[in-house]
Order: sequence, then structure tokens, then C-alpha cells
Amino acid sequence: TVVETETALAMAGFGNELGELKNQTEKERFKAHFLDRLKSLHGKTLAASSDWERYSALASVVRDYISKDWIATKQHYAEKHSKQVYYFSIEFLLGRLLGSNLLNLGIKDICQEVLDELGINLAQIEAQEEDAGLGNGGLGRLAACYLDSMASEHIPGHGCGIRYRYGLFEQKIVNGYQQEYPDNWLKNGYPWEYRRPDEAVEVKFGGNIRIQSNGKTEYIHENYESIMAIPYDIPVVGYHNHIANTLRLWSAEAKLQNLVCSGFSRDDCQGTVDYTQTLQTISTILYPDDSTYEGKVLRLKQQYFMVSAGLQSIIRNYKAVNTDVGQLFNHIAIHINDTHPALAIPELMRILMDEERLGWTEAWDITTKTISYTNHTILPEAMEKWPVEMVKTLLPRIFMIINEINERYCRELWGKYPGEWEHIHHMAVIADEQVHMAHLAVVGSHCVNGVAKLHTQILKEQVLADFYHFSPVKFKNVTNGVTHRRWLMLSNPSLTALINDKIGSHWIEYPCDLEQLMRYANDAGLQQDIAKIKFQNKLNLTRHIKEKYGVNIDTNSIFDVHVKRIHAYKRQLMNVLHIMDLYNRLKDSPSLDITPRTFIFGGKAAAGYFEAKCTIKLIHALADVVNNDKTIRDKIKVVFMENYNVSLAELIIPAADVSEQIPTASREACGTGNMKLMMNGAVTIGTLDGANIEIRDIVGDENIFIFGLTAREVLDYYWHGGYNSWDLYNNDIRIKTVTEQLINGFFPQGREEFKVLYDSLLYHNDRYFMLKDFASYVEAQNLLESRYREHKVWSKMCIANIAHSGRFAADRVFTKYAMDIWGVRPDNPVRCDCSENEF
Ligand code: GPQ
Repeated sequence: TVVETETALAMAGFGNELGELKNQTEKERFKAHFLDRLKSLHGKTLAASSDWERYSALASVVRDYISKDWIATKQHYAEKHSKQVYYFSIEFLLGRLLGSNLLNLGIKDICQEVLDELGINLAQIEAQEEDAGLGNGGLGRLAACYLDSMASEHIPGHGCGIRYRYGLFEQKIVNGYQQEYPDNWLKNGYPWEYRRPDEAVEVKFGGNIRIQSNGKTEYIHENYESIMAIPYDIPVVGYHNHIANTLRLWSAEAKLQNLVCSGFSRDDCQGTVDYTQTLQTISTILYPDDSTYEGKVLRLKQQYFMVSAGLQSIIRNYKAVNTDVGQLFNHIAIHINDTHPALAIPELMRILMDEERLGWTEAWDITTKTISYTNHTILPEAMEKWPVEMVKTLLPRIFMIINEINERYCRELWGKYPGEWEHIHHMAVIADEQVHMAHLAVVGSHCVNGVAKLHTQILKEQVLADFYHFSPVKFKNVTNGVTHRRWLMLSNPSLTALINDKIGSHWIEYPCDLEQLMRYANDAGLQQDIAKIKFQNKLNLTRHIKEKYGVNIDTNSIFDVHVKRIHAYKRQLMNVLHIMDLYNRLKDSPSLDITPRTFIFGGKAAAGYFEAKCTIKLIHALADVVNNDKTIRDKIKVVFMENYNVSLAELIIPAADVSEQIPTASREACGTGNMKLMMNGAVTIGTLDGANIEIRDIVGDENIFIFGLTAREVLDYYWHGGYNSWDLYNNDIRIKTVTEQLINGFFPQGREEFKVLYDSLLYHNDRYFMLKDFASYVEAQNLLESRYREHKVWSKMCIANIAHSGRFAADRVFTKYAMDIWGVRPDNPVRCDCSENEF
């Protein structure tokens, strides 16, 4: 047999040959499969096939590899009776999967070799895959990183979400303005999903509840509208461990029985088709709002659709192997990613009481022990509050349960705070005719966590302070993390190889071992190698920019990168004001000696967010002025990268020298772009907000540029009604100049175009403190520039940032979630010596 031959060879000392032989056969097999698949799927030979057909055949071969592990993983979990974790999220921003699946399966090299032999470029094939953009930004990408980490950490953790027919809109820039186009990501089919119609469940909306009492009260849901939820499963591959977990995305379809054409005329059938389409709209689009709340009924429908389908399917699978639903929390943990899935709380109560016939007390005990909640923002405009009438009409039984939760909770509060009406009103789940989703989430779960130390502290001291005082043990901090597999190994292979050369590859399993790089921080050889790799990555981006926008940028300039959603609190406008000031200085003294800089922006604005869209236009207007002004001799360039998404991020981030992380302190819960950029050796210029603080703490003041108001100062200003921005206007000529330039014809667009931004800074009192932080921002930028000139110093900073980024690897985060929140013990918890000890 093969095994015997291999063993014999190995014993005879043919170890190397053995490896090659195995590889050879694996490679040959891979090649044969690929070519066969091209034939069977597309009826084409290699020569006749298109890139897309090649991609689809390759993905299909990779699917075979995955499915073996997938089946085995399910068996393994079943045999071990492992506790299963379900991560509920309204968004999963996956990006492309071919590359990461190849990497995690450990067959990337083989695949690369096979394609090389066939004369095919792997990167070109990978580029055929549509990004799965089922998320807006940080929150959705975090969910995707966490899936990758859970699988890689042997945690039986699965995702539950919605299979949006259209993901986040595609951004096109026309004449400097953002236009939104539908993201038709499924147009050619999606090779990673498995439709499972046999596991469909029914979700009910509207109607009324008839209460029937004969011995035991029954709640009978009548006259409802019924929608089928069809699951599509995507396997989530762990890194080199043969684990494949599941991301289950639900799609809405009309119920078959409802589909009979009621008459014989064409109109009757048209009616049926229209009706079907209306029902299916539930999973048609992703709401394009990032950190803002839109109280639309369709969104509420989506939320309930997802949690009801997810929970029904979880309970059904649970009951197939367990008889006692009372033990649910010992076998299952459900985590809700912000409040969008918070209806899981009343829905689980409904299932346990109305379908499993448990009493309130027991059902509540099970529910709260099963569910945990992460809060992702303190922005008041992002806090979900659903009008009572809407919930009552759309979800009559769920509303009854929320009402009961509220009454019981208020009674409990009364026990502790008798007579304190105001206080109780403040903490109620239902108040002022609205359901407060964050309150529901806190009350109905056993653990609440913030996503960075500062964020958790603000939750405890301000936003959820009353809840913290009532049940302090519920509150924990788990600082976010990102997967180093996608954000370093996949997107920056040369840096990965260099690190492996220097310190070995142990860090891949234990990312904190990246710290060993610090031993070489002063090593001239490593410094040069890092600089070379950075240059090469910058060159890739330079070429892309030239090809796509026809703009020439200087690869030797500082690549200053500000990529994230466009939002007032993220202060892209402040970055623009700094560039304007720099430009003004260059115009005043053309001989000013500065290191050339390329300011790179990327990000989408919510379609209805006027100020954000105006900021995009402003960036383009500035680019027009700056990039075409010969007198400044190419010292600065401004580039806006269209349609920023996961795969574009993978191109930009490895090329960044500077990472702009400049939100108004206290507003950014954590930030995760900051971590990805740091991991690739970019140096942060940032405010003391979110994870920036923890980055500063670990890299040290000398390896980061910090400026601006602290969160405490900002919160104090908010408390006292802000500050007077006209004072700064009158006292700082730079501020006066740049703000006036927004409206004085400096931009040929005219005086009205950017008036709304001017007004927000001056007439609306600069709510995000851009003018207040301006002077210290400029100072930090100047310091940064002088540091960049000292090549050795800068390279050392890059190394320090890479070396300490293991602290922000998602794997480490997961050991904590698993052990401290979900009661799951990973087989092989990530050891981390650089961890903080805030738990
Ligand atoms: N975040 Cl509430 C979003 O991306 N969308 C949202 O709707 C909410 C939060 C972000 C948050 O702004 C970032 O600071 C975090 O790093 C990120 O969630 C993940 O926690």
C-alpha cells in the first residue's frame, strides 16, 4: 500500500524524497481535478476557458477539500458533545474567500505551483471572485474575522446572518460625487454556499394573538403572514487544523402553498408574482447605515427574520440529540453582535414557553444564561429604539413578551430603588412609547461587553452606568482583534516570509510571538528588508493608482492612508483641513522643504448622509487643485480610492506608511483598521480613542503620534454644551484661512458647494472638535514628517508596530470570549504573554 511504501521509504532515510513524492502526487491530483472540473462545469478545455471559468473550477476543487473536513468536523462535535456557539450578526463582511480558504487549508503552495505550470496567474484568478460585501464596515468585518478565528482556534463557533441578495452598494465616483449602484454579487452564482431547502423554517409576521385558557394559557398566533427562511451554509475553514465551522445565512422566500395562482387570468398570476416579490424583499438589501439607526419597518422585519429562523433551527438541531431543553445553556451559547439581533431574547422566550411549554421563570433563566451581548457604540444616533406601535403590529407575540420582560424588570428595580420613578424610567426596556434595544439586550443576557478598554469604561461610567451599578458582574471588556491570516499572511506575503525568516513561524499559531521581532529592531539588515518590502507594496499601489485614475504618485513619498467609512466623527474633514493648510504653506514658500506626501482616502458614505457625501466631493475638489498645481512640484498628492471594500483594503493597507486614526475622542468604540495597518508596519497618527490607546500603551509613546483632546475633555465639553469655535477662527489664522477657503471660491465649484461643512464647523459649533484639535494635529503631522526623514528611526517604528500587533490578533480575543463568556474551553488556548489583565 501507499502507506507501507511511504513508511519504508521514511525508515530508509528517504524523508525528503518522501515529502516530494507526496507533494508530487497531491499536485498531480490537484491539477487533474482542476482540469476535469473545467470540463464538467463549463465544457471547456483550459485553453478555451475564461478567467472566471477557471476561478469557478478552482473554487469547486477547493470545495471538495473543504467538504471532507466539514463532514468530519460535524461528526467530531457531535461525538464530543461540544458546546456550540452561535454568533448572530446582521452583517458579515467576508470579502473574497478563495485565497483565505487556500491558505487555511494549507494548499496554497500546491495550487500556486499547479497554476504556474499551466501558465495561469493565481492573483488574476482570485480577482474574479466578487467580494461578499454583506456588511457596512467595522462591525461586519469584525464578525468575519471572528469566524476565521473561531475555526482556527478549534472553537465550535458558527455564524448566523442574512443572505442579502444585494450587499453594500457599489460606489462610483462621477465628477467627484458618490453615486450608489446595486452590488449584484450573486450574478454568477456563489461557489462557497450550499442551499439547504430541507432545513427551511417558517417565520411569522403580523396577525393577532388569541389567548386560550383551558388549564394552561395558550397564545395562538392567527392571521399572520408567513415567510419561508431558506438556509444557505458557507463552510468556515480553520487554519491547518481540518476544522470547518458553518456560517448560515438566511434567505426569504414565499411559502409554496401561498403561491397558487388564484385564478386563470394573467392578472391573477401577476398578483401572485408581485406578492412573492414583496415577501422576498426581506433579504433583498443590506441597509447601508454604519453606526446610525434607521427606524424602518423592513429593517425590523430583517432582524426578526434572522433571529427567528436562526433560533428555530438551533432548537430543532438541539432537540434531535437532546431531550432536555432545560439544559440548553450547557450546550449552546448565543452571542449577539450589537443590538440588531436582540430580538433573539424574546424569540427564545417565545419558543421555550409557547412551543416547549416551559414556565416564564425557567424560560427566563435559560434565555439569560444562553445569550451574551457586545455593544459596539456609544453614539446616541446609533442606539436602536423601535416604536412600540411598530413592534406590536409586526410582532404581536414578541411584543407581549417584551412587555412582560419590562414589567418584571421594573418591578425588580423598584425593589432596589423604591420610589425612584425617574431612575426606573431611565432603565426601562419600554419607555416613551419606544422599545430600547440596548436595555433589552443588557437585561436579557448574562454578559455585556464593550470592544476596547476606554469604550467599556464609558459604558460603565456613563452610557450604561445605571445597569452597571445594578449588576456589575455582567460587564466585561474584550478589546477587538483582527485575523492576522487575512490581514498579514494573505495580504502581505513578502512581509510574512521575512518574519518567518527572522523569527521562525511560531507566531502564526501564537501571534504574540511577533514580539520577538523587537530583538532585531535595531538590526540594519532587517530595517532595510522591511523598507524594501514596504517600497514594493507601495509600488503595487502606485501602479494601480496610475492605471485606474491616471494619477502619477511618487512611490518614495509618504503614503498617508485614511480608509474607513466616511463619517463626521471619523473626521476625514479634519484631515482635509490639514492638507489645505500644508498646501497653503507650500504656496506661501515654494522652497519649503517637506518630504513629499501622498494622502490616500477611501470609504463609502451612507446614501442619505449629506455631510459625508459632501466630504467626498471636497476630497475630490482638493485633489483637483493640489494634483494639478505645478508650482508645488508634486510635493503633495491627494487620491481617493473608489469603492473601498475588503479586497481593496488588502491592496492599500500593506502599502501604508501612516495610519490615520483621528476620530473625536470617545466616539470610536474601538476601530479595527488601526490594528490592520499597524500589523503591516504603518505608524499611527491618532487620538486617544478606542484601541488607539491600547496601541499606544503597547508600542510606547515613541512609536505612535498622539494628539488632541482626551475622551474626558470631549465628554466634559458635551456635558457643558460644547465650545465656541469662532474663538479659534478669530485667533488662529490658519484656521480662518482654511475654513474660509471652503466658501470663498478657492475651489472652483463655487461658494455653496461646501457651505454645509463650513456651517458645521462654525455655525453648528464644531460638534466633532475638528478646529479644536486642529493645532495639535498639525503639530503631530510635522513631528511625524521629521521622524520619517530619519530612515532608521522610522524603520524601527515600523518594526515596533509589527512586533506588537500580535496583541490585536483575533485568536487571542477568542480564547477570552470562549472561556470567560461562553463557557467553552478551546482545545488549545492561545497562550499570550503580551496580554493585558483587565478581566
Ligand atoms: N460599528 Cl454600532 C460599526 O461598524 N457599525 C455599527 O453599526 C456599530 C459599530 C463599529 C464601531 O464604530 C468601531 O469602533 C468598532 O471597531 C467596530 O464596530 C467593531 O466593534
